[in-house]
Amino acid sequence: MACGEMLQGDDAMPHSLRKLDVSPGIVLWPGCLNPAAQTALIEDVLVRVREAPFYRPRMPRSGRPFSVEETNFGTLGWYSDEAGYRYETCHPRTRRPWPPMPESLIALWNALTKHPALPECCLINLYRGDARMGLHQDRDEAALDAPVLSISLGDDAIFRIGGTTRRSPTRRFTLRSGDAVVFGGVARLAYHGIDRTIANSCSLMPGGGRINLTLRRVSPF
Ligand code: MD3
Ligand code: FE
Repeated sequence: MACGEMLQGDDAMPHSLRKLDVSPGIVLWPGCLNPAAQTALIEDVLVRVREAPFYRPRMPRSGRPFSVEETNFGTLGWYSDEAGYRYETCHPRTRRPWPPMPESLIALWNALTKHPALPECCLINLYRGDARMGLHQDRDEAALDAPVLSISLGDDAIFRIGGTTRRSPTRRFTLRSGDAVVFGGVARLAYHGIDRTIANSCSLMPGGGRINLTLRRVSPF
Protein backbone atom coordinates (compact mmCIF):
# COMPACT_ATOMS: atom_id res chain seq x y z
CA MET A 1 0.00 0.00 0.00
CA ALA A 2 1.59 3.21 -1.24
CA CYS A 3 1.01 5.33 1.85
CA GLY A 4 2.24 2.73 4.33
CA GLU A 5 5.45 2.14 2.39
CA MET A 6 6.15 5.81 1.81
CA LEU A 7 5.70 6.59 5.48
CA GLN A 8 8.87 4.58 6.11
CA GLY A 9 10.68 7.62 4.66
CA ASP A 10 10.71 7.41 0.87
CA ASP A 11 12.59 10.34 -0.70
CA ALA A 12 9.88 10.41 -3.37
CA MET A 13 7.23 11.04 -0.72
CA PRO A 14 4.94 13.61 -2.31
CA HIS A 15 3.98 16.70 -0.41
CA SER A 16 0.44 15.37 -0.05
CA LEU A 17 1.67 12.60 2.26
CA ARG A 18 2.76 15.07 4.91
CA LYS A 19 0.76 14.79 8.08
CA LEU A 20 -1.12 17.65 9.67
CA ASP A 21 -1.69 17.96 13.41
CA VAL A 22 -5.25 19.24 13.22
CA SER A 23 -5.82 19.53 16.97
CA PRO A 24 -4.83 17.50 20.05
CA GLY A 25 -5.26 13.80 19.26
CA ILE A 26 -6.18 14.32 15.58
CA VAL A 27 -3.67 13.68 12.79
CA LEU A 28 -4.74 14.11 9.14
CA TRP A 29 -2.86 12.72 6.12
CA PRO A 30 -4.47 14.53 3.15
CA GLY A 31 -4.30 12.35 0.03
CA CYS A 32 -2.67 9.49 1.93
CA LEU A 33 -3.88 7.14 -0.79
CA ASN A 34 -2.99 8.22 -4.31
CA PRO A 35 -5.63 7.73 -7.05
CA ALA A 36 -4.31 4.25 -7.98
CA ALA A 37 -4.40 3.13 -4.33
CA GLN A 38 -7.93 4.52 -3.97
CA THR A 39 -9.09 2.52 -7.00
CA ALA A 40 -7.43 -0.65 -5.69
CA LEU A 41 -8.98 -0.17 -2.24
CA ILE A 42 -12.50 0.51 -3.48
CA GLU A 43 -12.26 -2.66 -5.60
CA ASP A 44 -11.10 -4.64 -2.53
CA VAL A 45 -14.04 -3.22 -0.60
CA LEU A 46 -16.72 -3.80 -3.24
CA VAL A 47 -15.63 -7.43 -3.78
CA ARG A 48 -16.14 -8.11 -0.06
CA VAL A 49 -19.43 -6.21 -0.02
CA ARG A 50 -20.80 -8.89 -2.38
CA GLU A 51 -20.44 -11.36 0.54
CA ALA A 52 -21.66 -8.87 3.15
CA PRO A 53 -24.15 -6.49 1.50
CA PHE A 54 -24.92 -3.03 2.82
CA TYR A 55 -27.92 -2.83 5.17
CA ARG A 56 -29.55 0.12 6.88
CA PRO A 57 -29.02 0.16 10.66
CA ARG A 58 -31.82 1.45 12.92
CA MET A 59 -31.79 3.70 15.96
CA PRO A 60 -32.02 2.10 19.41
CA ARG A 61 -35.59 2.09 20.81
CA SER A 62 -37.26 4.10 18.02
CA GLY A 63 -36.11 1.84 15.18
CA ARG A 64 -35.78 4.92 12.96
CA PRO A 65 -33.57 3.95 10.01
CA PHE A 66 -30.15 5.57 9.55
CA SER A 67 -29.65 7.62 6.39
CA VAL A 68 -26.28 5.86 5.90
CA GLU A 69 -25.99 2.21 4.92
CA GLU A 70 -23.37 0.04 6.58
CA THR A 71 -21.52 -3.24 6.58
CA ASN A 72 -18.34 -4.51 8.31
CA PHE A 73 -15.12 -6.46 7.76
CA GLY A 74 -13.07 -8.11 10.48
CA THR A 75 -13.84 -10.30 13.49
CA LEU A 76 -16.34 -7.84 15.02
CA GLY A 77 -18.87 -5.64 13.27
CA TRP A 78 -20.61 -2.60 14.72
CA TYR A 79 -24.39 -2.93 14.53
CA SER A 80 -27.47 -1.00 15.67
CA ASP A 81 -31.17 -1.76 15.86
CA GLU A 82 -34.07 -1.37 18.35
CA ALA A 83 -32.08 -3.42 20.90
CA GLY A 84 -29.16 -0.94 20.92
CA TYR A 85 -25.62 -0.35 19.68
CA ARG A 86 -23.33 -3.37 19.87
CA TYR A 87 -20.65 -5.47 18.19
CA GLU A 88 -21.70 -8.65 16.37
CA THR A 89 -19.61 -11.46 14.88
CA CYS A 90 -22.00 -12.09 11.95
CA HIS A 91 -23.83 -10.13 9.24
CA PRO A 92 -27.47 -9.51 10.29
CA ARG A 93 -28.99 -10.85 7.06
CA THR A 94 -26.59 -13.53 5.78
CA ARG A 95 -25.81 -14.71 9.36
CA ARG A 96 -22.28 -15.43 8.15
CA PRO A 97 -19.09 -14.04 9.72
CA TRP A 98 -18.00 -10.65 8.36
CA PRO A 99 -15.42 -10.90 5.53
CA PRO A 100 -11.79 -10.50 6.59
CA MET A 101 -10.27 -7.03 6.51
CA PRO A 102 -8.13 -6.30 3.44
CA GLU A 103 -4.42 -6.72 4.30
CA SER A 104 -3.78 -3.24 2.88
CA LEU A 105 -5.95 -1.75 5.64
CA ILE A 106 -4.10 -3.62 8.37
CA ALA A 107 -0.81 -2.32 6.90
CA LEU A 108 -2.21 1.21 6.95
CA TRP A 109 -3.36 0.80 10.58
CA ASN A 110 0.15 -0.33 11.60
CA ALA A 111 1.87 2.45 9.66
CA LEU A 112 -0.36 5.32 10.79
CA THR A 113 -1.41 4.41 14.35
CA LYS A 114 1.68 2.41 15.51
CA HIS A 115 -0.79 0.81 17.94
CA PRO A 116 0.41 -2.62 19.21
CA ALA A 117 -2.98 -4.37 19.01
CA LEU A 118 -4.60 -5.25 15.67
CA PRO A 119 -7.88 -3.65 14.59
CA GLU A 120 -10.90 -5.96 15.00
CA CYS A 121 -13.57 -3.92 13.23
CA CYS A 122 -13.64 -2.14 9.91
CA LEU A 123 -17.02 -0.39 9.70
CA ILE A 124 -17.99 0.66 6.20
CA ASN A 125 -20.36 3.64 5.97
CA LEU A 126 -22.01 4.37 2.60
CA TYR A 127 -23.31 7.90 2.04
CA ARG A 128 -25.60 8.49 -0.92
CA GLY A 129 -27.87 11.47 -1.59
CA ASP A 130 -28.69 13.34 1.61
CA ALA A 131 -27.18 10.77 3.98
CA ARG A 132 -25.54 12.27 7.07
CA MET A 133 -24.40 11.21 10.53
CA GLY A 134 -25.48 13.23 13.55
CA LEU A 135 -23.08 14.32 16.28
CA HIS A 136 -22.16 11.31 18.45
CA GLN A 137 -19.36 9.71 20.46
CA ASP A 138 -17.84 6.31 19.63
CA ARG A 139 -17.91 4.56 22.99
CA ASP A 140 -19.05 1.00 22.35
CA GLU A 141 -15.46 -0.25 22.48
CA ALA A 142 -13.80 -1.56 25.65
CA ALA A 143 -10.44 -0.58 24.11
CA LEU A 144 -10.79 3.20 24.48
CA ASP A 145 -6.99 3.49 24.74
CA ALA A 146 -6.69 2.47 21.07
CA PRO A 147 -7.03 5.16 18.39
CA VAL A 148 -9.54 5.03 15.54
CA LEU A 149 -8.40 5.23 11.89
CA SER A 150 -10.74 6.72 9.29
CA ILE A 151 -10.22 6.49 5.51
CA SER A 152 -12.43 8.39 3.06
CA LEU A 153 -13.22 7.31 -0.51
CA GLY A 154 -15.45 9.03 -3.06
CA ASP A 155 -17.32 12.31 -2.64
CA ASP A 156 -16.11 15.03 -0.27
CA ALA A 157 -17.71 15.16 3.18
CA ILE A 158 -18.17 18.00 5.63
CA PHE A 159 -16.93 16.52 8.90
CA ARG A 160 -17.71 18.15 12.25
CA ILE A 161 -15.83 17.57 15.50
CA GLY A 162 -16.20 19.07 18.97
CA GLY A 163 -15.11 18.15 22.46
CA THR A 164 -16.09 15.54 25.00
CA THR A 165 -19.45 17.12 25.85
CA ARG A 166 -22.36 17.73 23.50
CA ARG A 167 -22.12 21.44 24.24
CA SER A 168 -18.42 21.85 23.39
CA PRO A 169 -17.82 24.14 20.41
CA THR A 170 -17.38 22.31 17.12
CA ARG A 171 -15.25 22.90 14.05
CA ARG A 172 -15.65 21.60 10.55
CA PHE A 173 -13.26 20.35 7.92
CA THR A 174 -13.60 18.62 4.58
CA LEU A 175 -12.67 14.96 4.24
CA ARG A 176 -11.68 14.08 0.66
CA SER A 177 -11.13 10.82 -1.18
CA GLY A 178 -7.85 9.26 -0.11
CA ASP A 179 -7.59 11.17 3.17
CA ALA A 180 -6.69 9.23 6.34
CA VAL A 181 -7.31 10.54 9.87
CA VAL A 182 -6.21 9.07 13.21
CA PHE A 183 -8.28 10.02 16.28
CA GLY A 184 -6.61 9.19 19.57
CA GLY A 185 -5.87 10.55 23.01
CA VAL A 186 -8.20 13.37 24.02
CA ALA A 187 -9.95 13.20 20.62
CA ARG A 188 -10.98 9.56 21.05
CA LEU A 189 -14.15 10.54 22.94
CA ALA A 190 -14.84 13.74 21.01
CA TYR A 191 -18.32 14.27 19.58
CA HIS A 192 -18.21 14.11 15.78
CA GLY A 193 -20.44 13.63 12.74
CA ILE A 194 -20.88 14.16 9.02
CA ASP A 195 -23.03 17.20 8.15
CA ARG A 196 -23.34 16.28 4.47
CA THR A 197 -21.48 15.03 1.44
CA ILE A 198 -20.97 16.93 -1.81
CA ALA A 199 -22.54 15.06 -4.72
CA ASN A 200 -20.38 14.55 -7.81
CA SER A 201 -17.23 15.97 -6.20
CA CYS A 202 -15.37 12.72 -7.02
CA SER A 203 -15.82 10.05 -9.70
CA LEU A 204 -14.26 7.13 -7.75
CA MET A 205 -17.47 5.43 -6.60
CA PRO A 206 -19.53 3.55 -9.16
CA GLY A 207 -22.95 5.22 -8.96
CA GLY A 208 -21.51 8.11 -6.92
CA GLY A 209 -21.45 8.70 -3.19
CA ARG A 210 -18.95 8.34 -0.38
CA ILE A 211 -17.53 5.41 1.56
CA ASN A 212 -15.86 5.83 4.93
CA LEU A 213 -13.83 2.99 6.44
CA THR A 214 -13.39 3.20 10.22
CA LEU A 215 -10.90 0.80 11.80
CA ARG A 216 -11.23 0.14 15.50
CA ARG A 217 -9.79 -2.04 18.22
CA VAL A 218 -12.77 -3.24 20.30
CA SER A 219 -11.44 -5.67 22.96
CA PRO A 220 -8.81 -4.93 25.60
CA PHE A 221 -5.33 -6.09 24.58
C1 MD3 B 1 -13.53 10.93 16.16
N1 MD3 B 1 -18.06 7.85 10.87
O1 MD3 B 1 -18.67 5.46 11.92
S1 MD3 B 1 -15.15 9.01 10.38
C2 MD3 B 1 -18.56 6.39 12.73
O2 MD3 B 1 -17.19 9.59 7.99
C3 MD3 B 1 -18.27 7.75 12.19
O3 MD3 B 1 -18.51 7.91 8.30
C4 MD3 B 1 -17.87 9.12 10.20
O4 MD3 B 1 -18.24 8.67 12.93
C5 MD3 B 1 -17.84 8.85 8.72
O5 MD3 B 1 -18.67 6.28 13.95
C6 MD3 B 1 -16.67 9.85 10.65
C7 MD3 B 1 -14.18 9.92 11.46
C8 MD3 B 1 -14.22 9.48 12.88
C9 MD3 B 1 -14.45 8.17 13.23
C10 MD3 B 1 -14.39 7.78 14.54
C11 MD3 B 1 -14.08 8.71 15.54
C12 MD3 B 1 -13.93 10.39 13.85
C13 MD3 B 1 -13.85 10.02 15.18
C14 MD3 B 1 -13.98 8.33 16.88
C15 MD3 B 1 -13.64 9.24 17.83
C16 MD3 B 1 -13.43 10.55 17.47
FE1 FE C 1 -18.22 7.93 14.97
